[in-house]
Amino acid sequence: MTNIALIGVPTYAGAAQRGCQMGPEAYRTAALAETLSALGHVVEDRGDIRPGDAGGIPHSNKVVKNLGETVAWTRAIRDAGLSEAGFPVFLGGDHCLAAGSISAMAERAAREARPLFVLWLDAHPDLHTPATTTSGNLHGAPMAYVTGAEGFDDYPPLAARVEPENVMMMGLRSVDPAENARIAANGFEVRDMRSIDEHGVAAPLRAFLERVKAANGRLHVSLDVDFLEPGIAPAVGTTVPGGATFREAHLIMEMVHDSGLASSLDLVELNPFLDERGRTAKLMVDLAASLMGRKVLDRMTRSY
Ligand code: B3U
Ligand code: MN
Ligand code: MN
Repeated sequence: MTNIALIGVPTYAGAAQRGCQMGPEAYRTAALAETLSALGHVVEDRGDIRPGDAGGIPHSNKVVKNLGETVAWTRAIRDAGLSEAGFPVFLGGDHCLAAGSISAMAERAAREARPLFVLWLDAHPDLHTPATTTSGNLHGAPMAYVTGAEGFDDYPPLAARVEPENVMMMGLRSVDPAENARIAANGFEVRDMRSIDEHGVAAPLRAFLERVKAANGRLHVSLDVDFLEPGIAPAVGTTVPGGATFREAHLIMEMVHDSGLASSLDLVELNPFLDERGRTAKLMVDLAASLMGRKVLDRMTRSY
């Protein structure tokens, strides 16, 4: 039994288009709380958080969009994560929320003198800085921030940074040149879709989980809807063909559950405006349920 806190983060400050702000309500409609409670967990929905004041940071410069707003969200999300004792599930909202969720979880881990590991499930590495982004959308930047890249002077200072070698990225298939250079220089563990096609997800994930365990680490899982094949998960503004299948995604969640190592989760980039009869929201809820212990046989007998 786990104490789970659902934290709604209705931001689209970092996204290319509107709609992600409806994400938390879509997860509630798709019965996330009830589904996790049915597994025996104690689930509390904290409602939605709001960004604080941007504190004089201009909202945009020539390239970067919604900078001040994104920084204000980052602070609010970090504070919300730091005030939780149990297992927070951050309901996005676009992926800029990971700047707040992961920095909070890294700080919580550091207080226990433990390292934070991150399992990053995404078509993109989100390794831009405000200086290298060409789209100006800051959902493309949280991983660079939490691993201590330079150029985030307007963001809250990090209490603890995540070591790039403690990050495993799975599902990548859209990487910009500046991000590629950062991957090559910093030791991130990357299993892109080519690698998953050739080797599957199980063996590399098992090895990663063993590393987390050996280091007595905490583990944060960040799940971007665009990790999934667009045919099964259409509700995202940045679909990229050739994503993870239904079973690859569930297997990852089931293996992480069996490891007993996960301590926090982001569900990000769901854009309900683009969904088809709620199917993407339901799939994300089902993946969260697999992470929290639902077995395949339970799923087959579930009525929607
Ligand atoms: N790397 C591109 C595209 C992108 C990143 N994250 C998403 N899209 N969702 C960028 O805009 O930085
Ligand atoms: Mn992302
Ligand atoms: Mn993505």
